[in-house]
Amino acid sequence: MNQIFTDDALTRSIRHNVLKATPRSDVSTRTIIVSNRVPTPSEKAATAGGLAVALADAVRPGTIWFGWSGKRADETSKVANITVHDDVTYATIDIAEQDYYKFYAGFSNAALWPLFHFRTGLLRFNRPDYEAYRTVNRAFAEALVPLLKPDDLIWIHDYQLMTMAAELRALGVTNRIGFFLHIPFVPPALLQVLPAANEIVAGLSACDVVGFQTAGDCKAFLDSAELLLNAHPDAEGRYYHDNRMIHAVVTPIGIDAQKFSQLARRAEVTADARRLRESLGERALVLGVDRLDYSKGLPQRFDAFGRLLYTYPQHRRRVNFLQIAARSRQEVGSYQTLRRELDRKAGDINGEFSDFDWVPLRYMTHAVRRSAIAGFYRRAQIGLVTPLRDGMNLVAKEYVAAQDEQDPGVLVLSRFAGAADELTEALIVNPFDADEVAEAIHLGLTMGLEERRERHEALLAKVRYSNASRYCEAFLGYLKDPN
Ligand code: ADQ
Repeated sequence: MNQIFTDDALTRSIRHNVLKATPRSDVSTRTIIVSNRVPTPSEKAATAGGLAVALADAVRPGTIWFGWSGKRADETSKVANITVHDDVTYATIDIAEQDYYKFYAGFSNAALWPLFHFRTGLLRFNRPDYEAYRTVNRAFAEALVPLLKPDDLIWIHDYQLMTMAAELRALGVTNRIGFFLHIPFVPPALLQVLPAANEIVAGLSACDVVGFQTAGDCKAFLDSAELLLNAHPDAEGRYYHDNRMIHAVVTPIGIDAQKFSQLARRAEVTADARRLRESLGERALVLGVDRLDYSKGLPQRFDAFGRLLYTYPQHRRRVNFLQIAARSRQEVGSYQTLRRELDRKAGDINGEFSDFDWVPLRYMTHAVRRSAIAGFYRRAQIGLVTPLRDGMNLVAKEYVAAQDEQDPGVLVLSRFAGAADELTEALIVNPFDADEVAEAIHLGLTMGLEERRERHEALLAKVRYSNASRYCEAFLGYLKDPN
């Protein structure tokens, strides 16, 4: 059976890096990571290759990782289930079936996700969903409190848990609390579309540190705090609310570039990479790798590829576009609609341009092993990363890290991905303009070796610098520092 892809970019970043950033010597201060989903050690062993190795390298003793077990039950657990593995404590709770759907598919993914990706037309708000969101955030807080020691640092992750800090404060927790938002934040004019906008901003303002991927997201949040809470942020992003100081910071997420480059080099000799190479022959590969999500701009990307074949007939029969779009959140209606739209567009393009021995667009909707993806990136002349909005987009960074430095491919990157703030040597495009994206693909396919190397060298230096450990150190640095 095809594997269905879950939101595990976040999980993976935490697993590989956040835990690693907790210094061994710092025995009095524990870091408590809170995320919606926590894979248990046994699950990890079963689902991820090389995980034992990754854990041995990444996990620091003493850390607690708290969140949902992945199980739906009759009732939400009041007490966390504890598993200790390699001196790391995994503390998980089950969520009541009746709350889960409204919390996750409802308010989190049918209201917050579309809104924060600037898609107000897709926003579905209703009060029972929002109530369930509050209930689940409260349940997280209640189950975490008994585990806390006074000096623990609490680091909450992402949009599913935006009101949890406020619940912790209501329960009397005085620990330092940090929150990092992995997705974009919207300017106040958009945020106010959400009936619960004030509670969301107030919920985040119960933290000591609130972190964002880009300066634009951070500014949008501060503007919202100013408008909705009457806060007065200073130039450093600090403001007071309820007699406490909140610091809004920018700590962009990154990957372990060194490890990913190695993975890509090794992947070149695997059976998957060989099969892909053989299937392509001499043809160039344009590659897209995403969760099947409307924020990723897949219909627009398919259109752009169609425009490439139409406007630049010299690429016909000489190029293949492979789009790996792993299904996710299929319980949300807009994701089902997207899938049907892509099926149709893929059929249209292949119907129009295919030959008896060449099919231009290959499109698959199941997840592919990480090692295989790394090898595919390395084979691709073009990495096509064109979200309509994205917090960071780690695929862009992975593509850069995976390239052969002597003969690198070209990254075509949406200006609306957080990664575009850093990766300015990519070919930056507006994903809404199919002709502009087609031109960029053409430019990339015909770019000389020298320019490709120059661009790649600059990009790689940035991906290596702004890496996962730096992200964790930067955030935890702010969280530890009360000034
Ligand atoms: P995502 O929206 O999931 O993450 P992204 O940052 O691109 O997006 O991460 C996707 C990860 O999943 C990458 O590691 C990629 O290799 C992998 N992946 C994607 N498609 C896959 C597929 N078809 N099969 C297998 N693996 C696949 C959220 C935010 C982002 C933010 C991250 C981290 O939406 O903006 O960058 O969190 O903060």
